[in-house]
Parts: sequence; structure tokens; C-alpha cells
Amino acid sequence: MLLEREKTIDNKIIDNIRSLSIDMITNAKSGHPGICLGAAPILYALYKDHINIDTNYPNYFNRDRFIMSAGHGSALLYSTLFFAGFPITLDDLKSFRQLDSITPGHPEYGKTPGVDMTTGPLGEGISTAVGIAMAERYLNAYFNDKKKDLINYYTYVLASDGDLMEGSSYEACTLAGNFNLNKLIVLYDMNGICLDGEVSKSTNENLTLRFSSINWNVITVENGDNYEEISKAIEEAKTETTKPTIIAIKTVIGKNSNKEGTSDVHGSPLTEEEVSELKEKLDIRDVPFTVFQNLLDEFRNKINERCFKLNDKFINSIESLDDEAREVLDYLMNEDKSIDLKNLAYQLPDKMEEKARVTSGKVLSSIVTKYPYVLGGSADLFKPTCTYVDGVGDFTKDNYTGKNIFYGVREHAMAAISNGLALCGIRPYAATFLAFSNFMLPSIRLACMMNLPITYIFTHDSISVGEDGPTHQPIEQISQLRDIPNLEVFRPADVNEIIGAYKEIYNKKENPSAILLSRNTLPILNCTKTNEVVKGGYIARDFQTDKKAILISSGEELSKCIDIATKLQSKGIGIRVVSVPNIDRFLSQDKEYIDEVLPVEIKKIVIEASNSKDWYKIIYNLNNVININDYGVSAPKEDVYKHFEFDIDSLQAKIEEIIK
Ligand SMILES: Cc1ncc(C[n+]2csc(CCOP(=O)(O)OP(=O)(O)O)c2C)c(N)n1
Ligand SMILES: [Mg+2]
Repeated sequence: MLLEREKTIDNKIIDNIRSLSIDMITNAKSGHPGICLGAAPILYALYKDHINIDTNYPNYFNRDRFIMSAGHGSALLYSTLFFAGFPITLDDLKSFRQLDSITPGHPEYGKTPGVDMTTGPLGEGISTAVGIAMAERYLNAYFNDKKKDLINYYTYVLASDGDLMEGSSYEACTLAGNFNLNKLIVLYDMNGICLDGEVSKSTNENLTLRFSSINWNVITVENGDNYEEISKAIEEAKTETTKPTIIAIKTVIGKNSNKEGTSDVHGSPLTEEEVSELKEKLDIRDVPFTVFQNLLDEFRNKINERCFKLNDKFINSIESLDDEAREVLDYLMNEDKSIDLKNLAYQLPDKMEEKARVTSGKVLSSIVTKYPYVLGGSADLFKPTCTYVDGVGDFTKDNYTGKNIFYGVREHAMAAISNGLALCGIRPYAATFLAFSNFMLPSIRLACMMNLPITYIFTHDSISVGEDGPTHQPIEQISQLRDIPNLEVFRPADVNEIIGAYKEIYNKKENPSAILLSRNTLPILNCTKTNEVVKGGYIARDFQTDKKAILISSGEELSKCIDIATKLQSKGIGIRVVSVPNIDRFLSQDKEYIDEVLPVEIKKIVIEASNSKDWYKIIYNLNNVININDYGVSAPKEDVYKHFEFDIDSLQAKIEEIIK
């Protein structure tokens, strides 16, 4: 087909990226052509004119971040990154969505050079990007008196209709507006179509009003096929000094294909004929994976002009840092995120008891006060979770060095933002009640996939919450968290184990952990051991001769087991008590150790105020697990315990019955 006028070189590159994306999808027989055809000019404008990267050093620390929040546009992302000169080959593009390729179905962090985050679940990318932009502000402020603007990257996001429909994006964007994150720029692929058809079937909001009301700068691009208009809008966004910017770019899904403008082109490959037609329209040879060298050179040269040796320049610039700043930067840039807490400052209480959450708060404070790269916050539960840290300031638009992050009642955004902070080298923590951990699960799942070293602090961890009732009494949450691969769950029993759990958590080089804590005052036991937490489980109290049973427990229930064992001993019944603050750790010990702690021949009984099924990995008799399989009840804690027969007398009676 003859074109009416000669295409610009920019449009030629954009069309080559389009055809490459389509070839990947056709070759894989799966993928999402719609966004690739519609949003190609957006990615091109960003990479050609704006984003600061070093394709030789994809992890260059001060790089501008790009989050493909609409992860289903992975083919577009990979073909753009290939075109931009990242170490991705044409063969890599040919193995799109195949086993062991570096071009998986949706972008995966750590697999593809230039991919800054795992995306796919809509809403996660844009929410996490808020955390990445917060990390920039924090690190910029932290290093500013040592070296001005050492860290000063922009965070760019490509978000689709679905991203903005997800509630978490609203939570996170509100925080971005509140924190004046002006270096966060969202490129909104506003095609008005989602998987099931027109967006208007489910949405009639006024985007400008919505984002203006949360302190965002809103720019509209009328013709999303016009690269120059998009590039100008990004330029304008970069001049904004306080507000984050969303650029609403009116695009056409599946642009240039015979299905353009319809949801049919969202997620199924084009047919062979449709591909041929498209390529004719784009004036590209109908040979799969055609790449024009002159276009490749043109694009790469443009990027090189702007980004020449950015990593080298950055490395040179950090030579002048003093030792302290250098140490912090090294930590941020290092993959090993372990922190040795051996000199932990912890003041024992006067009495031999303490609220578990108070112990946790003391330990956390000592860590946060000491290490600049540990910060975090709570979803409006600083006080009851004891996670507010005195003396380190609050993270606000006027104080980016502050370390207490006020997330408001936004658990999902808190978890996504924690991912963003961690992606920038920080070791964040996030706190709420255990019952509300559900609100965070989508982001926790991604943290686990990305091996991010986040600490989730979940207090009020059982029916012993009492009066607040079933909505606030976690039952299944312990199980849910233990079920998540790559998440370590600690449920310590007292001061000794809480300190041990924190030591283990911070000793980890990567991967998230959750620490579950009672809201209540717990006795400091003389039989629990800080140094045994490393094994996940150990003999807390033993009885040498003629053991009748072993009680296995965790958290708040452990001290009940100790009491019961003492009572039974006075009746001549010998009982061993095993504390298991971390089931998976315990199960990963060698068989000899496990058999020594839990000899096969002795009856074992588990006591835990949850419905966790994980205990069946340790004992095989369903009748010997004393747990709770119903939601809680509202009453004073002692009455709740009695209701569920979890008070000491009832538990003792049940145990004696099992032993009999
Ligand atoms: C949390 C979540 N829910 C559902 C999906 C499945 N999904 C993938 S894309 C999509 C809709 C896409 O609409 P839009 O975001 O506008 O993308 P477009 O069709 O314009 O490319 C859906 C529902 C998903 N990826 N994530
Ligand atoms: Mg859409």
C-alpha cells in the first residue's frame, strides 16, 4: 500500500516495534496484541526522549525506573527494550512465553534486563511505583547533605484502564499526591477498552476530577498515535515541581489491525491473514521478526546521546562519599540484605512479663534508629501495633528523611509500596493487625516472587484479641500466610523468641518474612531460647522419665502449654513441651534433629488458636490437633477462651483425654 506521505523515522521505528511485538505473540500463539499496537508510541516517546538508563548496566542504581503496570503488554516492553539496546537478542524475542526464556508471559523481575518489577496483576505496578518514587525522595534527602542529588531518578509507569480500576491504585495514588511525588509520571493508555468490552460498561468517572482531587497534575494527549505530542507531555510533566502527573493518552487498542478499537484484539493473537494485512499497512515486509538495522541504530544512538556512560559517571561520583554514606549506598546496591543484629539494644521490663507487641516495638525501634535503610510504617495502626519509632521523624512532603510512613487505612497500598521501597534497596517493614493481612495478599505474593526482604509485622494474632470480636480475630490468616511459598512465618512465644525471630528475619539475605504477635501481656518464660529460633522448633520444657506426651505449640499458647505441663507433672504425668515458632524452618532441619525433638513413639498434641493445616506436616493424627475452626466471638478474652475451650482447664482436660 502506498502511504500518503513519507513516514517519519520515528513512526518507522514505532511500527517496527509494533510488528516485532506482533511477531512475538504470533510465534508464541499467545499474548496481547491490543496494547502492543496501541501503546507503542508511548513507550517509544519515553525511551527515545526521556528515560535515563544505561543499557550496558541495566541495574544502574540511579536509573529512571519504568514499570509496565499493564503487564499483559510484555511483548511491547520486551521489543522496546530490545530496540533500546538492552542485552536482549532477537532469539530471546522468538522464545517469548517459552520455558526458561528471559521473555516470560508477563514481566518478571530479575529475568529480563530492563524489567524493574514483576507485573501482571493489574494495579500492582502503579501502586508499587509509588513506593519506588517514595524511595527516590527518601534517598535523595538522605544523601543530599553528603552529595547533592546523588539519587534523583524519575519513576515512569505505563498504566491501563484495568490498573486504574483496581482499588489499590487509588490507595497508592492518594498517598503519592499527599507526599508530593512530582517525579512520578504515569502514562495512562486510555483506550477505553478492557477485556470484556468498553470501559464505559463499568466506569463513568471523571479522570481529571478524580486525580485533581488527590493533588495530581493531569495532562491529556488527544492523539495517542502522535509520538511528538506524547513526548511533549512527558516534558511538561517533568517541569511539575510538586504534584505527581498522570498523562491520559487517548489511544486506540489494536491500532492498525482490522480489529482496532475492539476488545477482540485485547488478548488473542491475530490470524495469519490479519498479521499480513497489518504489516502491509505498516509497510513492513511480511517476514516474521523483520528488524531494520538503520532504525535500530537510530533509536540506540538517540538513547546513547542522552545516557552515555551514566553508570560510570555515577560510580565515579560516589568516590567522594564519606565512609558512612558509602556504607549505606553499598547496602542499598547490594543484593545481600542481611543485617546482623548481634548488638541489639533491648531493655528487659521490670516484671517478668511484657506485651508481645511492646517487645516487638522495642526491638524494631532499636533497628530503625540504627540503620538508615530500614524504614516502614503502618496502615493507621501505629499505636496498637507499637511500630511508631520515636526520634526518626515522619515521612511527609516536608520531610523526606522521616522514617515513619503514615499509610492511612490502606493495607494493600502499604504492601505494594513496601515492594517499591525494597526494589530500591531499602529493607522496609509494614504493620497492621493479622486479621487485615488479607488486604495485602496480592502484593505479598509479588514480594515473594521477587524475593524482596520485607518484614510484615502482624499483631493481634488470635482470638485473644477479645472484645473486638470475630472480624478482628484472625483464624485462617495464619494458615494463609504459612501457605505462601517463599514467605517465612514466625510466631514467637515471648520476649526471648521475639528477639530471636527478629534476629533471624534480619539475618536473611533476601525474601520476605512475617512476624505474628499477640496483643497481650505474655510471661517471659525461663525455658524459651533466643538462639533456638534459628531451628524453627526446639524442646522448651522437658520431663526426663516416662514421657506421656509432647505438647507442640507456638506464640501465645506456648505459655499455656508450659502451665499445663507443670500441672500434669504434679499429677505424675510427664510432658515435654516443644515450641515451634516457625514450622517450615523446623521441618527443614535434618531428620535426626526432628526425631530427637519429636520421637516417633511418643504421642504428640498440637495446640494453636488457628485453623492452620500446616501442623499436619508434623503430626499425622487429626484428633491430636487442638485448634479453632470457626470465626471468633466478641467477649472479654477469658470468655472467648472458655467459649472455644482454649482456657487452661479445658485444654488440660482435652489433653488428658487424648493421653488416656
Ligand atoms: C488483578 C487482575 N485482574 C484481572 C486480570 C486479567 N486481565 C488482564 S488484562 C485485563 C483487562 C485489561 O483491560 P485494560 O487494562 O484496559 O487493558 P487493555 O485491554 O486496554 O490492553 C484483565 C481483566 C489481571 N491481569 N489482573
Ligand atoms: Mg484498556
